[in-house]
Amino acid sequence: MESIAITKDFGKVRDDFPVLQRTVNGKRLVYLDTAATSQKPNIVIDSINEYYRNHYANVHRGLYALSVEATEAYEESRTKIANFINAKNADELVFVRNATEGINLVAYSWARSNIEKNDTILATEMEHHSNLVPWQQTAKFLGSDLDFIKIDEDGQLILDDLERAFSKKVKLLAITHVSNVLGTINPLKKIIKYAHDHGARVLVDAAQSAPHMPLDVQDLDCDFLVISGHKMMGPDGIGVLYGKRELLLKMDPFLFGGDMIKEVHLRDARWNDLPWKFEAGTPNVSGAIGLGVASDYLRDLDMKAVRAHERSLVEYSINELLGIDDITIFGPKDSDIRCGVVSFNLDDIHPHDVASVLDTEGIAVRAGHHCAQPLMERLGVSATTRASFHVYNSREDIDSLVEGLQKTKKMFKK
Ligand code: 7TS
Repeated sequence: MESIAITKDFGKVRDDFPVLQRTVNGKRLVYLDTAATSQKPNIVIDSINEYYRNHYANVHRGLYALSVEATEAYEESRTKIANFINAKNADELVFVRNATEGINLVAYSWARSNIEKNDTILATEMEHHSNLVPWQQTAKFLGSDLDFIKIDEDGQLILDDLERAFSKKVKLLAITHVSNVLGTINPLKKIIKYAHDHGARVLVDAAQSAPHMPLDVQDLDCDFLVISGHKMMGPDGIGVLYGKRELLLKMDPFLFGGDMIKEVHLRDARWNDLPWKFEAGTPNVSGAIGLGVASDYLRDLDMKAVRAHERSLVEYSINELLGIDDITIFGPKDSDIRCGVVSFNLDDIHPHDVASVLDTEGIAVRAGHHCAQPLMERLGVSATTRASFHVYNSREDIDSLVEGLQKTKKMFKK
């Protein structure tokens, strides 16, 4: 069992985030929607400013100082993020727009040429649409089967279901590390080993885990993994696809054009080396630089301490929320296997109403299906209210949430 002690004082972290200094509706802003996107520390915002003010140029093509500086900063960021997830080589990291684009890259460039008609693509019942719809489309295109590992009433994957699921010819398992609705942390190492023993490759959706816990792609032994920069304190419009070198080398490019080629003739072209083979056109250089700085910021906070802090917030929030009558909390109650995401429903008050009342108190939460409609169906609800945390949140924020929910109940005379 992990230690629950908060090893670091995160009390001052909030000061690093300019937007958290403002008020909303005359109240202190309580930002509880990190699962949708995280706020940005000064150091990230400043790095983008510095790039545009003093180093801006296109990358990989200039022989002049600015372009060399921009290229170095872009490639340095790749190395920083490779270290952050402990990839063996920086060329195993491809810059993409977001987790969604990384998944689509794998669907087009790997799945369409490695999966056949009678094969199965396996996902889980808790996937975000980003890690579901691309596989629906791929399965339709290939005529292959699409199946799902089921979840139990507690919102955990049913590991006994693996035997049934892998009795078919599974070529790919596409699985989230952490559910964006339930907060469930899936036991990936065990599942990846099981998938590999049954001849399947594994794509991990780490959009909700990379910002919140130590991540080691070599230890996990995943084949592909995707991250969204905007959820881990970086800018939006930048994400990362990690792929094992031997797989990326054999894959065709996803997008075609400038920068991804080594040599072009009128009727033919040869592809660039990794990872540029997958980075067609002018990339999001400022985004990559900002994400590199964000990964440094998180590393300096220490990802074990980040996890411990969020874990204690989850434990506190579940205890406090359970004190409210007629609340239903979805997902595991055990903070050992739960990240900083808490979805709930308050009696029969619509989650949109709950979120609107909370907004009047300066509290930002998300309400809706959270881009996980099949999971909503599985839970038997059309929507939930969701509070999600990061290092800039504190018990004070959760106390405000609980007060806001009590007020909501009163307003709806519950
Ligand atoms: N995978 C998971 C598990 C996610 O939670 C999200 C976004 C994505 C993929 C897609 O990330 P994108 O950056 O490519 O859009 N999740 C959410 C959410 O829960 N609320 O808003 C976005």
